[in-house]
Amino acid sequence: MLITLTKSLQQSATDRMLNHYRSMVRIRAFECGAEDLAAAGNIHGMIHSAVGQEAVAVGVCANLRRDDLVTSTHRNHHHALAKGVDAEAMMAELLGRASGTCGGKGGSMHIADFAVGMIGANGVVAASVAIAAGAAQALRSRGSNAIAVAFFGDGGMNRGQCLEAMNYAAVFQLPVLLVCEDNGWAATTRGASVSAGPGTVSRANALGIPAVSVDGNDVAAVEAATHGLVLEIRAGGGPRLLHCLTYRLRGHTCADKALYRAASELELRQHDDPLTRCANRLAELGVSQPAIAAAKQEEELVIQRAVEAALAAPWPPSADAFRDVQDIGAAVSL
Ligand SMILES: Cc1ncc(C[n+]2csc(CCOP(=O)(O)OP(=O)(O)O)c2C)c(N)n1
Repeated sequence: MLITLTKSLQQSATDRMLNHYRSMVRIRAFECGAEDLAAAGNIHGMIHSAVGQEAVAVGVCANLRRDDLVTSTHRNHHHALAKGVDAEAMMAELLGRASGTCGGKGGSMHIADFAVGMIGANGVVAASVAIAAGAAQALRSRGSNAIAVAFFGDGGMNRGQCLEAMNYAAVFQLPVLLVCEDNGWAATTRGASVSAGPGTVSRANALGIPAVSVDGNDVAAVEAATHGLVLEIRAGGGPRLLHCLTYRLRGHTCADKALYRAASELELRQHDDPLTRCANRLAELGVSQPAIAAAKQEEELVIQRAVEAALAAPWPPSADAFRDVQDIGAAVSL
């Protein structure tokens, strides 16, 4: 009886890890597909790749319900996919097509799909924290026990808006999880070189917000750390902060070759790739190499199809140009 139970627990842990691997491969394939489309001139404007940061999004979102609300930043594709936004609609959005998540009007930095709780990404650094605090307040006033989650970067942690929103969340004990995705860089500046004091966890603690730091390239560790924090938030404990140590394997944008960092730094960090680590863990759990390779191939195919469908999708009709525009008067007079 005990052996059967242990085996079935092991099996479910393996299945869970395989699902995480699939999600991370899908995100990686999405980012690489988007980079190729941008290089070919199919995407107008910048995209910000999360290659190397997949485990943060997948480990956190594995703990969320559909009605939990996520806000994100300019670097948001991984969060949106992990929260359940459709990859094809996202790719169409990047290409400005009518079938995109925002009808092709938002683009890469404004992915949103309220139906799955992705309430929006935006390009204003750290605005995600303030928006999530407001969303958390709305959830509580509606009597829901859903939570809000803000993803933001280590650079964002230095913005006044971030610290104000953290203070507000702590004062009102709001149900919000603050996920600082510390990828080492803020555009072309090393995050640590412009951050005073002992770090993110201490800053949260100074406001009375319990915080945990985790290896952000280990999807199981992120999932486990998030699990505890989400339980505490849902139980009415107020805000929590999760500090995820990860690394941005790409430049800041698709146009940035990141020549400001030594090639040796990148090479070293490539050995810590979260996808490779997850694949190695699967092998340790007894999943065969052909099964791991098959899962990877299937997920890559999903994204290949999403790229093809997005490229074939129609453009929005010009009659829709001013639909959804808040101040039509101002827009028409431009
Ligand atoms: C309020 C504001 N200031 C400056 C910028 C320009 N900017 C865009 S991304 C970025 C760096 C953000 O770094 P971080 O928060 O660590 O996120 P990462 O890019 O590493 O994901 C900056 C300064 C902006 N978009 N918004």
